[in-house]
Amino acid sequence: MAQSFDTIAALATPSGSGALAIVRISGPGALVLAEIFQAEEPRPRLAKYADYKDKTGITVDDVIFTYYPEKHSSTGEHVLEISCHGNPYITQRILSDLLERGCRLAEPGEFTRRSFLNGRIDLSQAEAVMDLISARSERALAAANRQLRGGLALHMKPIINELISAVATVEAYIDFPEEDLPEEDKNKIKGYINRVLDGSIQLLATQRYGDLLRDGIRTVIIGEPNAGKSSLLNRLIGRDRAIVSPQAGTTRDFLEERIIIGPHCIRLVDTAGLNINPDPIEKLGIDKTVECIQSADIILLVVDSTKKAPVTDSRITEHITSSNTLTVLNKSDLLTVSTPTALIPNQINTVLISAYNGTDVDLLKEWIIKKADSLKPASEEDAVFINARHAHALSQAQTCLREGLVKLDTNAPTELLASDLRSALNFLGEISGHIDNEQILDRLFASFCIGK
Ligand SMILES: Nc1nc2c(ncn2[C@@H]2O[C@H](COP(=O)(O)OP(=O)(O)OP(=O)(O)O)[C@@H](O)[C@H]2O)c(=O)[nH]1
Ligand SMILES: [Mg+2]
Repeated sequence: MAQSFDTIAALATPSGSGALAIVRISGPGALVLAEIFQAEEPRPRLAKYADYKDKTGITVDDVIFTYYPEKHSSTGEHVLEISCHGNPYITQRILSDLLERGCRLAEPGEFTRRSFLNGRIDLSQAEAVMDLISARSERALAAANRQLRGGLALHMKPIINELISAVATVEAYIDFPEEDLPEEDKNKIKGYINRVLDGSIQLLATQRYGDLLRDGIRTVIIGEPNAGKSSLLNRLIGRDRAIVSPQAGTTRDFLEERIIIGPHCIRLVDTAGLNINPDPIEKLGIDKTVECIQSADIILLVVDSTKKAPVTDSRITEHITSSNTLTVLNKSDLLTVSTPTALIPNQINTVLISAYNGTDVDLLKEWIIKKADSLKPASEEDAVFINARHAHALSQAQTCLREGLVKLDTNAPTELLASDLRSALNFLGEISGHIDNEQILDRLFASFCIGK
């Protein structure tokens, strides 16, 4: 049964002109409106073509009304969707009329919030709706879809079950404070706690890749002034975003662009050239390059292939490893037979390209895809990738569990141990949005005889 709320309305499609726009209404008033606009007894999930007439009887547009009864709607309430022509004036007129008829404008996220409050989805699924809307790559989309279909809840279930068993075992002894926990039960509880810790540690480890999926893989382009870094950025994103000039020191500040390469979202960062004798402004730019490189997942070190190998700042070289860096020998179009062979790519992490005419930039993209692939966990099919909120809850739960283990080892009163475990359970419950007390009681009564 849905909780009772007022009736909200909002434009569900982006504002602006387009072929169509959708106005969505959720709440008890949606049924009343469906009866007015669609039919006396609106047929569920049936598109009905009709005129939208405002309260004064003026026709605003010809639209499609679709009514969803509370049992079959996304919010768990009566929902009416009005698909009209995508003219901002029309949608505004319809929304104003709906307000006249007793609706209120929805707050951001309020439809999804109602889905959660009405038990349609848990909190992690609500977050997945946002992830789905903002997914920028094949991988991010797949992960968001898994989470929307309850992927995280599925991973959390065995962990929470173990913890509920631990709580149930401990709470059975609370009524008998004079009795110590028997060694056998202590070991059992320790086993539960350790399995919960293991499971939560594994989930915590997925946060980093989760961040990469949501924000993109930070790929920083560095190199000497004039090596062609900005030309490479422009080539990869397919437009003239960065200023390119023959003058060394053109790029003074870093600039960032997101692109899709293969299944990955890449955050490409162009940086100031690493001049070993910088002027004061260039120096500020180089300091920023050092900052950028510290948080880089992938580094593209651009080198002018027609010149001698550059001398690089030690603050940069300390972050360059064979596994995170590709040396991009640029300006292949200028190479002649007399070019020193030392600069021709003969190492695994080197690629020879021309940012100017695009030669072999595809090879570079392949390398980026491979590198980005190597950042993902081994099995991705059913993997979930937690966000910062989940990570915070898991870390807090772990702290409580570790305190619980200490209490168990020091024979502390059972109430205190139970309190730690309950706190841990509440933190884990924050991930989905609730822990049902009934769940604990069910387990408690099923496996123990309280009166024993
Ligand atoms: N022939 C040729 N010229 C290139 C190539 N890539 C870049 N250039 C030229 O090299 C000069 C410098 O290019 P930029 O892309 O501005 O170099 P940068 O590394 O960003 O330089 P700074 O911002 O000064 O550090 C420009 O004149 C480019 O047209 C290339 O592949 N071939
Ligand atoms: Mg530049």
